[in-house]
Amino acid sequence: MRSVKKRIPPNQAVTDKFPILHVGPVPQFDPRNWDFSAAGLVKNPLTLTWDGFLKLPKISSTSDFHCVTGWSRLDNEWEGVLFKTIHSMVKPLSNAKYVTVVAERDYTTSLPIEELMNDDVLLAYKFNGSELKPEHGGPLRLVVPNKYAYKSAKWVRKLVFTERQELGYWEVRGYSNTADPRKEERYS
Ligand SMILES: Nc1nc2c(c(=O)[nH]1)N[C@H]1C(S)=C(S)[C@@H](COP(=O)(O)O)O[C@H]1N2
Ligand SMILES: [Mo]
Repeated sequence: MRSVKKRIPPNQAVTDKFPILHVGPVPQFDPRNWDFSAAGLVKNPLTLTWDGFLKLPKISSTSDFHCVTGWSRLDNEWEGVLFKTIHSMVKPLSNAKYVTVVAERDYTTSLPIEELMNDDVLLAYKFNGSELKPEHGGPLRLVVPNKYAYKSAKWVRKLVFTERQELGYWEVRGYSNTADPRKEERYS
């Protein structure tokens, strides 16, 4: 394992707390009318109920979390479904290069498919052994440890596979689209 110091990106401060950061109110979750879908440039579009989502193969992954405002939280244990698993189910077409991640109330972010294929990128419904709390994105959030946390969308409902990258909520507001904490890519 890398030493703790080397795991902390430039100008980030470690916190043991888990700050809560988002725009707008925390959405209500009702498993009876929640669904998850994957669509766009794919061979097999997919829609799942909450129960259906929970039946997908799951994994757990421990990773660090870096917010662009300067805090980092280390060793977070997430449990959920790898992006890779969804990718293999929907079979993206050859021209699909990006995914727009759509959350409740139209919060969006986007990433190249290649970066989502990492073994630490998942749609998480558990955090440190417990159900993911609504204020942290429950029932389902994306976790992309190698990017500033605005790429880790909370309350995810849909993945749209695209040929060109659509800029997300913070990315159109001046935050970096590549968002690599190690290169300190905070603003565009
Ligand atoms: N849907 C949604 N997801 C979001 C945000 C948001 O405003 N809306 N904020 C992002 C930012 S900037 C951060 S730092 C993390 C914070 O996650 P946390 O509240 O669980 O710490 O969520 C990210 N995901
Ligand atoms: Mo953030």
